[in-house]
Amino acid sequence: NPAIMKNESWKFPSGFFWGVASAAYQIEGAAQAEGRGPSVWDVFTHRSTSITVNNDTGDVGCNEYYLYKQDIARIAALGVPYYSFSISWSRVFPYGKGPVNELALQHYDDLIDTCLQYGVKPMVTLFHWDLPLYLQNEYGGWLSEEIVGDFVAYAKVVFGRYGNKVSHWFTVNEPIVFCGEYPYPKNYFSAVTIADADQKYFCGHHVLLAHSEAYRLGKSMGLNGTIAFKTNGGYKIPLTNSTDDALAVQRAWDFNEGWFANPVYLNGDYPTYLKDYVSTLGLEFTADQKALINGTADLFAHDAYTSSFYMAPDGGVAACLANSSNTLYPGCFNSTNVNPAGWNIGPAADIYTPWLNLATDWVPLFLRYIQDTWPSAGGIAVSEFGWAEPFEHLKPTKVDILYDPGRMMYYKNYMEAILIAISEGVNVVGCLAWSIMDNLEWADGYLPKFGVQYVNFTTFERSYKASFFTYVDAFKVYAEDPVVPVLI
Ligand code: GBH
Repeated sequence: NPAIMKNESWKFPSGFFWGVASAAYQIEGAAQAEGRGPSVWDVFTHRSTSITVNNDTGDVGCNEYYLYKQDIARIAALGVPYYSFSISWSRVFPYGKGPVNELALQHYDDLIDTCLQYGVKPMVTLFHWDLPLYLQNEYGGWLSEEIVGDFVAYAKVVFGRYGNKVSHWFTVNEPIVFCGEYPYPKNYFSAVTIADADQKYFCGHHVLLAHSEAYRLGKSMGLNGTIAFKTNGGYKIPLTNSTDDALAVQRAWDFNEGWFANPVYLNGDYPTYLKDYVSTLGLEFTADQKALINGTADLFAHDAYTSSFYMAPDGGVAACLANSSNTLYPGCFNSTNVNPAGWNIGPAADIYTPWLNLATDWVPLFLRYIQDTWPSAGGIAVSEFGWAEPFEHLKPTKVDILYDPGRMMYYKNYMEAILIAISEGVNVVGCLAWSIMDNLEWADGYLPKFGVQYVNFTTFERSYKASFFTYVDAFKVYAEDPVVPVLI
């Protein structure tokens, strides 16, 4: 375990929340149990050709649907105070809307009550990509404004049932991802008449409306937990000091973080460069909608794994914008993890996860940038961060697999980066390690291992990895609140 050297000027202030995270389709399994309806991910994984590596599916996952009590006990025993998970919409509403499945609600009653019994505070995401299939087939899912009413009806049931047992609510996870790869796979679903390249902007538009309506509903129901949504991204470093690269970087902020953050944290509307484009699609918010959206988050929850260099495309931004057949249109920016001298931005994660580098040096700057650009009264939460390791074929024994020096280094450096940011006046209020255990890494199947616990996918036995202790130790050394193991 790399020793954490105590720096007296660093601390996680009292009330700082920290824990581990997961998502329903990635861990639950039990795909046909207790009335669960299909989600789009059941189709993605079961169609021929499957979109997942090795045709992996979430049918069994980590079998968490049946093992959640031990999973909660295992994190409580280390003193982890928060657990962030998602609820499966198609368990609660097998058809996306209409009849509610009481068995699913009872399951989540027990999951949440088990957390509370163990002193672990549950944090709930309503939508982590597993859209009920019927809504996709009926009207194209997030491509249609009809989704707003159905999402809010779902939120109402979940808010009503679990009300004040939940400390933090997240409406949706990473809209850039589930909208940007939408529909996935292309042309599979009916009721889609929008050009492929533009679908993500329609999806995003409806996400902003659905999130905002759900936020307002939660407030009107008197929930005392925070409500926010989770976005994702990282620091955008100009590749060179050219004016064109600076412009490309600003466009990248607008088309990534700004797409969702400007409407919610600034003024109810899209950022300049994105607005220029989506207004050509007729995607403009009315004055009422802007008022609805503005201010609908109690904190800035960002999944910030890594950072990249950004630059103008070949030929420059202006030429790209003048040529709508340019593959980078309409964003007209490019990114890389390699600097002009040929150096990687940081050590690379596993071979299956080329987007992820250990680029934690940029984290304090990034958190500062978020605070300065999108002031949020409730502060900033790093709602996911994590590392993919090991190459299991290089680590054939269980002992080797549980020794994960790359992830240990990632968590040590990342926790120090958060401490630096806090010591420099950035209001970071919490962080959540991705993930509680190895799981289905979406299209990459079970190959990438993001867990701070190992899962044997034959026996479903879980084991702590060394990095889990690195992560917990950061709070033993630096948190003002004590780390209290809870054993029942
Ligand atoms: C999170 O997304 C997800 O919320 C979580 O479910 C997932 O398990 C976790 O990350 C680990 O991946 O292949 O070059 O097109 C993180 C943000 C956005 C990172 C999409 C990967 C694809 C990059 N992800 N991105 S690329």
